[in-house]
Amino acid sequence: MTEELASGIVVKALGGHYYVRAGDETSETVDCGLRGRLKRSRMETDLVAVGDQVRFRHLADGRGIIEEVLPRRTALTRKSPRLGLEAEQVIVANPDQAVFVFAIREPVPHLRMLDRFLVVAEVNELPAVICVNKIDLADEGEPQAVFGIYEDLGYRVLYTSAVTGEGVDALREVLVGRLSVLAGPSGVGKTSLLNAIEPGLGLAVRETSRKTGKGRHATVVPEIIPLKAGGYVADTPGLKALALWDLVPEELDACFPEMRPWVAHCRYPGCSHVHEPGCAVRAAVERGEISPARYDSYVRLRENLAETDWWE
Ligand SMILES: Nc1nc2c(ncn2[C@@H]2O[C@H](COP(=O)(O)OP(=O)(O)O)[C@@H](O)[C@H]2O)c(=O)[nH]1
Ligand SMILES: [Mg+2]
Ligand SMILES: [Zn+2]
Repeated sequence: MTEELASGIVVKALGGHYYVRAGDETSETVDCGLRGRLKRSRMETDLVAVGDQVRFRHLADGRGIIEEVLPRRTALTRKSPRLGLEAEQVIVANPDQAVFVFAIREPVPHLRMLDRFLVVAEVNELPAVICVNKIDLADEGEPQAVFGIYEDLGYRVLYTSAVTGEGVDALREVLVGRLSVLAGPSGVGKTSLLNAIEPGLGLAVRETSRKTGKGRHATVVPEIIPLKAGGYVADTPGLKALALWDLVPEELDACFPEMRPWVAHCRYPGCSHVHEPGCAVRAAVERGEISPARYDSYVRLRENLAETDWWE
């Protein structure tokens, strides 16, 4: 048997079944198993996750068998305490970016949660895009006044309304051709925005979240949803989905871009920037060069990380 292997992307992983979608738009997904040789060779990390590019062989019964998993460019991962500290669980393979959706009103933006999400993106070296929705409910200039600080930090910020359609084209442009991890509190308009981008897309992603909540661990994203124009969206159900799985407190300052220039100037190496004298980070906060709210997020996260059972 020397037939050509087909290439595809894993769009769904469920109980040993991997649903693989070949590159072109019209192709169906093939229900694939995993070659036994592969199962043994990659013990230290998840063998196959949604988002993985694979090479597979078609079987006579219409199913398939994955022969090869291509190297991951990126991954959204968590360390799995149950499997030991070196074992990592891959939530999504090969994500291109994270898109964090918040509303400017209804509900009021939870910026500490956004800061936490941004740290997760930094840890995973994922470019982060912030989408500020419901701008139709805001006063003139209000969204920029609240979220402009994140633009200053270098993050891309989109201002949208699923109701008026403002900013929806820009959001579509950001999503097309990429694999995006989408997260945000409920009620901010994620489903509405996805439906505005492509009819039915929001519904498809929401159903995925619901299924995930049942019976399976809530942090697992078992499916990525294709966009008709190209690209994929992975919904991350629940807030725990983006917990800070594998960060040690000493690494947290590197996840705040505005702190990076100062850490080398602290009096003590390994300064926590919380209580030590001669801390250059706190001096920058006092001079107004670092936002007190962002610094507050840092301190709170650092306290959380110091607790031993923060991952559950
Ligand atoms: N005014 C306004 N309401 C919105 C907007 N986007 C969504 N909504 C409303 O906000 C509520 C929650 O939207 P939904 O898409 O379900 O949020 P999700 O939980 O993030 O998926 C619904 O009642 C929507 O109609 C928006 O841009 N402006
Ligand atoms: Mg929704
Ligand atoms: Zn310091």
